[in-house]
Amino acid sequence: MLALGWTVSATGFELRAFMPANVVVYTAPLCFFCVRVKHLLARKGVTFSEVDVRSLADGRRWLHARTGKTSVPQVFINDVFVGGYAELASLEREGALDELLREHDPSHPSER
Ligand SMILES: N[C@@H](CCC(=O)N[C@@H](CS)C(=O)NCC(=O)O)C(=O)O
Repeated sequence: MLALGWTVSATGFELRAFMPANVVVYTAPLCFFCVRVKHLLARKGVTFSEVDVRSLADGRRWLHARTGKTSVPQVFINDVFVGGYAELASLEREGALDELLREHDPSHPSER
């Protein structure tokens, strides 16, 4: 499914179709920062998958091995580790999140 978004080009703003990013949020129940991440993404209209770490075998340990972090939420965009709520909110403040969300390579192994 394609999405539409504005990009800045040499001639001004351009409406462009792009493949939405694959966004995965690892969460746990009763997690305030998880709620904040989900609200931030929902407010931007971003479709994401949520994985409750309890649904994974040894989920917290697995996530720690993959991210180096003990906390949830942890966010991946197109298989690239982005961080938790603070990192996501910071990218949004800097205006860098939209670009990350548009970078999507359909030839990437995870998309096949
Ligand atoms: N700086 C982190 C804070 C995340 C956080 O504190 N998460 C809590 C749950 S809401 C947690 O997992 N605490 C356990 C731990 O830090 O190991 C972020 O912005 O995502």
